[in-house]
Amino acid sequence: MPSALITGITGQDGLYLAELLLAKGYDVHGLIRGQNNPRRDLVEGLLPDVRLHNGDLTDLSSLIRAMRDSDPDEVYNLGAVSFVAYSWENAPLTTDVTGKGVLNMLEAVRLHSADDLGRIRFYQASSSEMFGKVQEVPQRETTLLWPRSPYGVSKVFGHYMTINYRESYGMHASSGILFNHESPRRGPEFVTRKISQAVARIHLGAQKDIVLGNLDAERDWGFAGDYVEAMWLMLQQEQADDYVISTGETHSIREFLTLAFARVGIDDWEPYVRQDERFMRPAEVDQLIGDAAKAKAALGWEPRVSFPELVAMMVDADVEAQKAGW
Ligand code: NAP
Ligand code: F7E
Repeated sequence: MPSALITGITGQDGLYLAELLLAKGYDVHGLIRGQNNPRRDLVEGLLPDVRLHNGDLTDLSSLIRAMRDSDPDEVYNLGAVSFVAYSWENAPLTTDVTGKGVLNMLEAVRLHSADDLGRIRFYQASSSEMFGKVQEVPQRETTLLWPRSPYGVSKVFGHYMTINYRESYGMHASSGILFNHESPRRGPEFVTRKISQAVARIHLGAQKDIVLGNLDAERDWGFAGDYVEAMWLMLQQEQADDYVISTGETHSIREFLTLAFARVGIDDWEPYVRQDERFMRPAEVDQLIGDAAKAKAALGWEPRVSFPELVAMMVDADVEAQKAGW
């Protein structure tokens, strides 16, 4: 039975990836941080077969211990401070977790597999946020990186460290440059879920309006369930490599609002939306659109869920959750 260790198991992608690997017959281990982590119950309830190990990406000794106790064939490094807006408020912490945490995880893997450095396959959760002030449209694996946030800068560090460990030590280390991917499990701080939750509440009369920042930014949004399959496929290749994972379509926050409100029968959303400086960023990433041709050719990967299907899925799930009183 193959085995895998997932950092960031309590996050959106960690949950989908753990489900996918369990369905494939993996022995799945997850790294969980902190004293009495409030999301431990969620993971244990949803995925009782996953074995949890205490650890923190900023604490190398805990990662070495987790590697020893899980002895995995594959490591998926999904843990991060992942909220871009928060990364300006806590840039040093973001750097420690999202940047240096990758180096710590690579070191833990290297030390654990010193006898055969290609033995453990490593996945790094790189991000389209690394493209920032985009230097090419659409963005591909070779596009110059120009990050615009402490989060983006930290991801660039992790990305190149992953490539460096592959080139220096022959480690099977791959990076997935994933564009935005969403789901009903998306954290409520991210714009798509913030909108789907608010739309559900407005529909049910529990909320009056929603306050947002820049409505003109454009993102290449896909479904998280599709994207975790790409992570797994990358680690099944003989050679480690880097891949853009995206839909190849871009949509504005306004378009997301239009589809989300229409889903509950509201055609004119303007009266329900206010804008506030509070949600504007010191430096914005205006438009992202990815070219996943390499992943399609090499991995046979393609997104399945369309943008309208994604919006409908998220709004419907939040309407159900609100009705159930969650
Ligand atoms: P998420 O829901 O925010 O999950 C982040 C995970 O990181 C959580 O499990 C969190 O655990 C964990 N974490 C935070 N600090 C940690 C630390 N010090 N040590 C260990 N774990 C820590 O993120 P996601 O959307 O699933 O994304 C997964 C990964 O892909 C992240 O690295 C993200 O940056 C990257 N990514 C995401 C997207 C996207 O659109 N979703 C796109 C590109 C790349 P707690 O529960 O303890 O906080
Ligand atoms: O913002 C605009 C905001 O926070 C998207 C992370 O998973 O994807 C995610 O990062 C856009 C931005 O995601 C609000 O200014 C307007 O232009 O949902 P977001 P993100 O910053 O793109 C990348 C690929 C990652 O790697 C990250 O980990 O929406 N926006 N008004 C707003 N955003 C938020 N959060 N809240 C608003 O009120």
